[in-house]
Amino acid sequence: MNIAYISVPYRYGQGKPGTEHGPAAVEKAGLLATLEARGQEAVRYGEAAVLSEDAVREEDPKLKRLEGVVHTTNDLHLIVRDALSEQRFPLLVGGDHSMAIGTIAGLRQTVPRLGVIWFDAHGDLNTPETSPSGNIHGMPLAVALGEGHQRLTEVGGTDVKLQPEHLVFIGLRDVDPGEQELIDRLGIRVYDMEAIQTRGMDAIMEEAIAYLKETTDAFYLSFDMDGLDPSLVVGTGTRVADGIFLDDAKTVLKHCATAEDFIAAEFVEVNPLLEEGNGTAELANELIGDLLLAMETHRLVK
Ligand code: Z70
Ligand code: MN
Ligand code: MN
Ligand code: MN
Repeated sequence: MNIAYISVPYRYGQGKPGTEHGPAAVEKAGLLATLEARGQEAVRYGEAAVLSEDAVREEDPKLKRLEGVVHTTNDLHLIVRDALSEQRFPLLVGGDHSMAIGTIAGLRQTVPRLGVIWFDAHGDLNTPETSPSGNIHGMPLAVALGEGHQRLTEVGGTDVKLQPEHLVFIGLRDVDPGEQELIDRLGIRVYDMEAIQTRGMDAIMEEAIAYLKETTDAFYLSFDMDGLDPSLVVGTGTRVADGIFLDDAKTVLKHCATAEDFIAAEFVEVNPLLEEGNGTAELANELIGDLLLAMETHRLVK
C-alpha cells in the first residue's frame, strides 16, 4: 500500500471559519501515527495551496469567494493527478467539501470513467442559480457534472465530465429543490436514511459498488463528516438530524476498502472551532485508521 496523504487546509467554499484547521486537528488527533502504523513513511505527500484571507473577496453573493475556491481546487487537482499517476492512493483531509472539485478533476485525468460514492447529508448539487447560500461547498457535484460557473467547471479541463450514473449518494437527507430536480432529471442513484434503515448498510453498499462497477473503471469515497448523526459530530458546519451512526459508517468503509478498484478517499468538513474538544477530528482519525487497516488486511489476504 502506498498512500499519499494530502491536506487541504481551507474554508472558502463556506462561510464559517474553522475548516481551514481541519487537517491540523486530524493530525493532532493522531493521523500521522495512524499512517505510520500502516507502514507509511512519506508523512505528507502534498498540501493544496490556499490564498490568504486578504486576497479573497466575497464578491458575488451567488458564488462566494470564487477565486479562493478556484485557486485551491486547481492546485489540488494537480497534486491528486500526480499521486495517482505514481500509483499512490490519495488520502485527502479537508477543508470544506468544495475541495472535491479538485479531487474529482485530478482523479479523472487518469480515470475518465470515475465512480463516486458521496457520503453526505447534502446533495452538493446546487448551481449559482439554485443555491440558497451562494456557498460553493454546496456545488461540487454539479460542477463535476459540468453545471455551474465556467471558472469551476474548467478546473482540470472541460473535456471529461462525471456522468450521472457514475455517482451514488449515501445518507442524503437535506436536499434543496433545485438539487432534487437534478437528481430526478438525471436519475442519480440515492440511498437515503429510509433505505439504509429498511435494507441495512451491508446490502446497500454491496449494491452501490456493483452498480458503479457496471459503468466505471474505479471509484473513490468522498466522506462528509455531516453525513454522520449530529450526536457524533459537533465539529462540523451543517449538522442534519437523523444521520448515520458509527457501525453503519464503518460498514461503508469496510465495503470500500475491500472492493477492487477503490482508488482514493477524502474526509471533509472537520471544523474544530465549532466544538470544545477535538472529538470530530478524533472520529475522522479513527475512521481513517479503520479504512487503512481494512485495505491492508484485504490486500494481505487476497
Ligand atoms: C446547502 C447549500 C452543505 C455541506 C452544507 C448546504 C450545503 N445545500 N454542504 N454543508 N457540506 O448551501 O447549498
Ligand atoms: Mn458535502
Ligand atoms: Mn454535507
Ligand atoms: Mn437545506
